[in-house]
Amino acid sequence: MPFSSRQRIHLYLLGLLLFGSLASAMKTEDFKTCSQSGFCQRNRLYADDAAALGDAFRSPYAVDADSLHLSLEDTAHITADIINKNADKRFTMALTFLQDNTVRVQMNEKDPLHPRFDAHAAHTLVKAPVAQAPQAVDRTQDNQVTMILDASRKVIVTLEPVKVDFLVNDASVITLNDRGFFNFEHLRTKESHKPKMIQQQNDDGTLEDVQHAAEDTMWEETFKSWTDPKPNGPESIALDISFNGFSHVYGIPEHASTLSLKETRGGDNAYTEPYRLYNTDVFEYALDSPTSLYGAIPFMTAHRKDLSAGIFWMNPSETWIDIVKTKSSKNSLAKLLDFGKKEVTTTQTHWMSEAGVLDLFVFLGPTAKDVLRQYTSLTGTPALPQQFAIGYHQCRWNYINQKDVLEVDQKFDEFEMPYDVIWLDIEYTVEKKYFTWDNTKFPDPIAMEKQLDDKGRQLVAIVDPHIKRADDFPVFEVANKDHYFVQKPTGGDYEGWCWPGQSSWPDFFDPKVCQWWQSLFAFDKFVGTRENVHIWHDMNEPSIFNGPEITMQKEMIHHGNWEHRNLHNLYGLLSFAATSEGVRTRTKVPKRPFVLSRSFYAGAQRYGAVWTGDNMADWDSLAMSMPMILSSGLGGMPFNGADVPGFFGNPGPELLARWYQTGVFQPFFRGHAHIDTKRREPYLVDEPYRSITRKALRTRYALLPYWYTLFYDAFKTGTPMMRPMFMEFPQEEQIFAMEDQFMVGDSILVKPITTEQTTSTDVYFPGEQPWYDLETYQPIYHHGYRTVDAPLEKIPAYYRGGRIIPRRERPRRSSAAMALDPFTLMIALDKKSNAEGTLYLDDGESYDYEAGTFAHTHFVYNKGILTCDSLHADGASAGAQAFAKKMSSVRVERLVLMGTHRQPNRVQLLTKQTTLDLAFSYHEAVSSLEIRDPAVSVVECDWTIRFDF
Ligand code: NBV
Repeated sequence: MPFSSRQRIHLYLLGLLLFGSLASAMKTEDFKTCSQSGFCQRNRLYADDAAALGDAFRSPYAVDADSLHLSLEDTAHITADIINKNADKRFTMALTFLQDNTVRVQMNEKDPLHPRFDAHAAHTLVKAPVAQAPQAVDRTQDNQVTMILDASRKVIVTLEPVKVDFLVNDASVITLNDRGFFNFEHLRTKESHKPKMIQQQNDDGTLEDVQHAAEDTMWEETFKSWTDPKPNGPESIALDISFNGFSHVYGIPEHASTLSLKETRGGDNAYTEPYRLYNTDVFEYALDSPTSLYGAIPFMTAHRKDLSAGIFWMNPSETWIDIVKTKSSKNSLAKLLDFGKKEVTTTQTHWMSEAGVLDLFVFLGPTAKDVLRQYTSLTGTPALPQQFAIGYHQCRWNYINQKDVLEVDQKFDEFEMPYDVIWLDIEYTVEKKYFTWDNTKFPDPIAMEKQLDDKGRQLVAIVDPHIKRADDFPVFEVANKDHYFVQKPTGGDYEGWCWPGQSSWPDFFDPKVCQWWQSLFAFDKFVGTRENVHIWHDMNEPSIFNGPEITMQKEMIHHGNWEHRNLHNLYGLLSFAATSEGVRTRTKVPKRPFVLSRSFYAGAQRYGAVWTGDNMADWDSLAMSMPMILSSGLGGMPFNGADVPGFFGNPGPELLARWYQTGVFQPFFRGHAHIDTKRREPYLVDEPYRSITRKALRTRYALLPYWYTLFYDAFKTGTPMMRPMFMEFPQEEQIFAMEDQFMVGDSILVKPITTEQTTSTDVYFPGEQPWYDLETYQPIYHHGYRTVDAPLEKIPAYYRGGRIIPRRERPRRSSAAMALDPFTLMIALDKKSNAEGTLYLDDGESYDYEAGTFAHTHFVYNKGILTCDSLHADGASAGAQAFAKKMSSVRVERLVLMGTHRQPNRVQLLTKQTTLDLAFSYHEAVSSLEIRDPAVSVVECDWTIRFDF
């Protein structure tokens, strides 16, 4: 038993206390609605007031023409003062024109009462953005400044009321302050504040002056039993941003919502609340909801047939986003949009943040992949993980002791199921004091880790950021003595309640605290760990059981005297970064760290993986895993996965099997389970489910070379491994909102089965045909929907014609055991009988690839000839050459040519030395050709294979 009965009762009571009942669904009342969050309510009211006035409404913000300053040389920016005519307040505005179709817009108060929080960029951006001067400026129009960026792009600043338009081919695609909802609450003293009054009609018809509802939350607000003292008063920033002519917007993870984001005010099927970004630990989170979850990335992309564009609202305070869609007639820029007579939908968004400054990046694409490149060139591309990290992970709350861990490990071997990593949840510690081991359960962790290592396997141990306040706990003692914890406004450590009981939270906003935290992962500090131990960092929203909305009070104080309110959404990123850096630097020669974090913010992709948190073991949650991971990828954070087969509850074997089949095609693939669930390691289910699950795991391992190549591509370009259909087929409008099927890279289409007892499904086949069934190689010549068989043992998945996909098909116990295995090349021919694809290989763990130590091979099949060329060969470093040499014996052991309608007369291997006939077999029923053991190298491209038809 994992727990003594006393501990179980304690846990149960804890559950009851915290969550009402462990079986209950999300307690929505624990989390604020917009009207319970003062600044959201104020800004929605502002928008309502403006809308009510209709044409009579004019935004009070205008550019002071005299202050306009254009600097078009190196720094390429425009600066100006903006005046709020209602409040007689000045603001600064800076527009900076950047490389790669990117523009930055910044606004701040001109002379704030005290500085506003703008210290987030250093944590979010990887480098200072590089300016690129516009080609010309046009000031001939009254009330406008036009910056001509290049032949097709312009930015127009309208002075009064202030408005900024981003144009592509002379049509405005993005407008800032289109509807005039821009509202920058300047800092003020309570004494100087003049409340806004309105006239209210009483029941007897008399008029009375009363305070506007927006005044209620200016200086203090309460939620449930908590009062937020708000010492700085109102300080929010809001802006409306229209995506002209776009009916779909995506991104802004993390929500359990649709891929194409829904309307939040009015409209059919709309939510009534805005999408919220406020990192929170939501117990049994609701599906199909705009409620905030564990992570927050304020980055949104809009897509239509001819164009994608995006915006990054760089603000880590609580943020809400309203979305409405309007038809062209209502759009003030309709005249600029040249869509002929067609009705044009515009998506209008309204962004509201509680504090800080306005710092916005606009990306003009033109494709969704371009937008992601533009965004990740600023916030960093996803880190290249170690090879093992993309294998299968086996977790459970909890593997109870050393024996349990090794037994599970052994069972995987016994049942011939591959896996790479076994995980330890919070129970391995002494009283949830992280960095300690409960030696009664784990008497010799190093020996256990060595045993795993012998099989090429890894261990992940959890380390949460709540630190138990206990005098016999050195981590606490140091942090307490050196004031490393977040502080109360009155001074002294902030304290809250979490797993260990009374706890405090390191202030990761303080660089010296990060240094200290990093040092804790050294092998001589976190005793009982070695190189094959990696870290899981949970509860870092931060989750605080007795805090408002299960998190930290906003008035708590961070380094630099900043209120938590300013940087709440950044906390998870900071603790993730420090943890990842600690793991990275614990060896003399740094190794790629593996850290899984629950909370995240923009830039988190640089530090490791995340997951979708505590989902349910039910069919709807399986279906929801797709839009959630796809949205995360569109938020620049593609290394994401969902607990397989659902965290809470006991899945039936069918759901388990279907979930494993789906997990194969999602980037982070981990089985996990809540402590109260029945054991469900994949070998425990009965037949036929066990074999189906084994087959799924083996499919993942066979595709590891393809996955790893995709991770490398993501690291180079920011393009996610798991992609929404529209990203690969941007012209096909009917798939713009599609979320029940997706692409893995550009070569595999997957349609998971997410309903019970289903044996067939409709798959949409886009683009150029043919597609090929992943298992049977059967070609599909069809564009549009087609019903396909999907019996329990089959997940519909297809290779795309025109692509070459590398696989490794020998069943092994772990990815490490596959390092020198031969390859199979799946050659999926397009209509013209061509195909191409790449394979990336490196040592799978070190940073030597940075110095060129890798092999990158491009395979091409053209007019019956298969060749390859080495993308790494040009000026290859000595390291690259040495690596290629080491790998040169790694050969192709099988070639499958799909979509060939005749059998060849002969297939020949040509090298400098010889010409050799290769044996082949042709499978007429599925038009595929198999060549066994051509024995060519995958890294040395000194060969040609000729197919004579
Ligand atoms: O550490 C225990 C769990 C963990 O298993 C899960 O994956 C996390 O998301 N943790 C949350 C704490 C409490 C869960 C109710």
